[in-house]
Amino acid sequence: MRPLLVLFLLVAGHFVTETLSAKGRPNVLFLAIDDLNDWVGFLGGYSGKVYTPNLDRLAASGTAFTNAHCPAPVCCPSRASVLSGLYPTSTGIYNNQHWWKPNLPNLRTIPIHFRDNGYHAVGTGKIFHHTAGNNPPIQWDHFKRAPFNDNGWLRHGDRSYPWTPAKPRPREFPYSGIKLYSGEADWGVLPQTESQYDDSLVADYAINYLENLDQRATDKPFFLACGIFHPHLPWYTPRKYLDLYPRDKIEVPETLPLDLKDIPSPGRKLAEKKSGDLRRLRETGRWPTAVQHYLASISFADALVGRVLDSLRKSTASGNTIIVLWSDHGWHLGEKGHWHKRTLWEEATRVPLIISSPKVGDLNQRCAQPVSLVDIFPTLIELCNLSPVSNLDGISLVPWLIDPVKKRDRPALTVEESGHISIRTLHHRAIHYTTGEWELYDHRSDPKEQTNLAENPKHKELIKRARRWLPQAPSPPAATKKSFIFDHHNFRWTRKKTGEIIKGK
Ligand SMILES: [Ca+2]
Ligand SMILES: [Ca+2]
Repeated sequence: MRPLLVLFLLVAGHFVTETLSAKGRPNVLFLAIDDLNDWVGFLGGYSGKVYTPNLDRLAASGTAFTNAHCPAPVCCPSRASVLSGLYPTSTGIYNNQHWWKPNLPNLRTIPIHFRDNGYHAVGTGKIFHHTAGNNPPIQWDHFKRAPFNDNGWLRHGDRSYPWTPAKPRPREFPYSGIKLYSGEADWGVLPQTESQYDDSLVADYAINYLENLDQRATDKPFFLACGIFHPHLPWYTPRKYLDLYPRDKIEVPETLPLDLKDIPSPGRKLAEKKSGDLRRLRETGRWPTAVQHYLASISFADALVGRVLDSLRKSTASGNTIIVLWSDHGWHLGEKGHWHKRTLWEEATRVPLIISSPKVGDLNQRCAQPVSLVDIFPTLIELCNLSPVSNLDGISLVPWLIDPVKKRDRPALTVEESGHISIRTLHHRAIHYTTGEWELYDHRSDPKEQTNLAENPKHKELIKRARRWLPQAPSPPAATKKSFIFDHHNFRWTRKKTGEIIKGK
């Protein structure tokens, strides 16, 4: 390297450090949404009108990644990935029964890293998969659990909710009155005020923190994490959000009767999981009603995000706070005959991701390059000038905040719990099943992923290229929490293959 260039780089690096320390390092507002697919205004995933004015406003205040994908299509592994910057294939955290703490006691998570770098790390709501047991308090200066956040579907406080595995299936749900096979399928308006919903209490904690920054006993910059549970089931919302979506105006997703025909059998199996629930919704004429409640839950989550953003704007931290908003994975509302998450198609993998940094990047940018939520951790390390963490699976998105059309070769991977993997590039999605079978879609001509091109010899090279991104030595599955997931105190951890118990009660 030429001496002059080296000198310039040294000076430039010095300048950045000086600027950050002189003005104080930036704060971070870290907003996690649960089960929110691309049905938001700025992504346009819903065919009808969806009301997300606050998410759209946030997107306009920074960079919206329009081709962002989850590392795993279900809560626990996705959140463990986002918060560690590691894919499930690196950690072995593949499903909801794989909790990170007993398996990877030394895992470096985002809040731990911020805390170690001199930040005041506080959080509330659903950040990790469930707030007890899988979210060790050591990571935080303070963490506020939502009253029912560990038992999401008890959020109305009615413990007669039919969650227990002992109840016969299909179960009848108390507010919707529908009988479904799922354990978490209710919807309706609860007999309480908006301020009493648990997600309102989660937002209140963040708002209270932002309104009282000057009263804190510390002058450290903050890392404030706020995890909104909506639009995760059950879809309980205040009436006014439901009223945004008149039942007779609801559009249900288009489905092709033969769409699954060109899909390998492991993919068909993923699609057909919970298909009994979709069938029942269709037969009883409740499909549009269910869609209506998902939409209402999205708008409720949006309103809560709006309240937190408003309090940030009015606070003394406004102007020096990076905002990151993400959703842990998407959701099918009937596409491919599927009613749930846990697949590897666009509905389950594409998520909102917005990064708004006061000092890096322009307003109202769109980045269509493929990015993964595992990129969040390295991005925050760079934006906040934190100490480096080695061997992360993601890469910093700062170059795309500066130049959103910069080409990115690295695809976004999504790892399904049995080891099937999707590889999403700028224009294509390839899916590799553990049987060795493939799917391939070209998003330029087939945004709904209806025509599988994998068997077409013309596309051999694309499959070959996708294959290169498959992890070479995926981690074996982590030890599994065997008992019912909400019993935090009485369980055993076992390794699937050996039956070894690594933790008792
Ligand atoms: Ca989720
Ligand atoms: Ca098809």
